[in-house]
This record gives sequence, C-alpha cells and structure tokens, in this order.
Amino acid sequence: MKLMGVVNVTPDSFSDGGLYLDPSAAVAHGRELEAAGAAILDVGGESTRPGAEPVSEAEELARVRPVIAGLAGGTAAVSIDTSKAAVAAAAIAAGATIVNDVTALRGDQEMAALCAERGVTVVLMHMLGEPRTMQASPSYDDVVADVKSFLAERLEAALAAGVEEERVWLDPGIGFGKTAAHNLELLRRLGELRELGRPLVIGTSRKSFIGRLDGSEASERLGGTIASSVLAAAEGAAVLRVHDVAEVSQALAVTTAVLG
Ligand code: PMM
Repeated sequence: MKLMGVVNVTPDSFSDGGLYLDPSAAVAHGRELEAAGAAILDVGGESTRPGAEPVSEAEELARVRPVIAGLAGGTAAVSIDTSKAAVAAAAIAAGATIVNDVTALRGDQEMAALCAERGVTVVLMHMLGEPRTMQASPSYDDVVADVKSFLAERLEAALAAGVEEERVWLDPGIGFGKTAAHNLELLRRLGELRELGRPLVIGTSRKSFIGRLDGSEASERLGGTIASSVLAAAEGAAVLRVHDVAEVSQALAVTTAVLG
C-alpha cells in the first residue's frame, strides 16, 4: 500500500486551493508529506474540482515546474497531475516519474506517445464528461461495470500506444462525474475493478460524497477520508491519493497490525 500525497499548486482546488501557490511553500509541504509517509507526491497546477475552468499551458507549467524540481531527488517519487503533454514533458524533464492524467490519455493527442517514449508510470482515471460540467447529472447503467469497461478500454489504448502494461495504474475517479451513491457503490465493489489486473489508485480525500453524508465542509472531512481510505485498502487498493498523509498512514498501520 502506497500513499500518494497531494501537492496542489493552484488558487482554486476545493480543499487546499491557494495554500501552496508559492513554490517554496509547496516544496516544504511536499517534504512534510514525504516525512509523514508519502511514497509518491502528486503535484498539480490545474484544479479539476467540479466547475473549474481550464488553465493555460504556460500558467500550469509556471506553477508546477519549480515545485517538481524542488521535490525530485527525495525519497518519494514525484507524480505530475496533468492532462497536457507539454506540461508532462517538462515535469518529466524536471524529475517526475509518474503521469497522473485524469482524462486517461484522452485530453491531449500527444500524451500517450510521450508516456510510452519516456517510460513513465501512467495513472489512467475514469471521468464522465469534463470538470466544468461533470456533476450536472451523472448517470450510468451500472456504475461499476461502466467504469470497469472504460478502464479496460483505456488500458488497451495505452498499450496500443506503446506504454508497457507494468507501468499502468487504474483509478475509478471518485467524484468525477458521479453522485454520492455512485461513489459509495464504487468503493463497496472495488474488488470487481481488481479483476482488471492493474494496481488501483483511489482518491477519496476530503471529497464531497463525505459532505453529502453529514453536511461537513472540505476541511472537516478527515474522519470520512480515513474511513473510506481504510476500506479501499482492505478491498485491495494499491495507492491512496490523500491530503492528510500522517493521519491516513497511522490508520493504515493500525489496520495492518490488527488484520495482519
Ligand atoms: N482527484 C483529484 C485530482 N486528481 N487524480 C487521481 N488519479 N485520482 C483522483 O481521485 C483525483 C486526481 C481532485 O482532488 P484535489 O482537487 O484535492 O486534488
């Protein structure tokens, strides 16, 4: 089980927007997450929260490049959360070894070939629609079956572009074009996605399905983040993408100590 700590260098991410816009603050935050047990640091310069507007390539690059350069070379691997090939290329040049693409290589024609050529690990995530509109009225025949066939198709597309199978991780995209009920069903039936045969990345951290249950704000969702992360780990998730690395790490240590 690996923890992927979130380092958002954005003014508008839903739970930590604006906190780490200054590169040195973002690097210091990343180092803290690393010390707290993050095996991966996921650096993002474009918010994907519902309703977010896209940012320009130049702006995204200016945000993430100094942070990646500052974090590379530590004990944690650095991941770039982007759907733009130019941003991914610059991030890889600065030391990133994982590309976390919430569009699963559909956002930029150049992305699949870039990842294949550079030999990086690629996270393929499911999203229905795009961030601006994805929460409008998401609907599925069977959310788990639909997400599973999407991920199978994107895995095939990545392999066809030359990405090695061992370098692909899959993510059902909790909160990306899903109702609270869809998110809960995906978490409950995570085992079905394990049948795809690739490591599963799960990001429930501070997300709004938790707030739908109890009315909590993003800053008040640590308990729900821990519960959902522990359950995802028990269902076989390989990577948990979280903001609160120390707390989730402790919860997982207790879980492992009890269950073995
Ligand atoms: N969630 C967010 C951003 N990037 N990437 C992956 N692979 N999986 C996720 O669940 C995911 C992601 C949104 O959360 P943030 O705004 O707090 O970064």
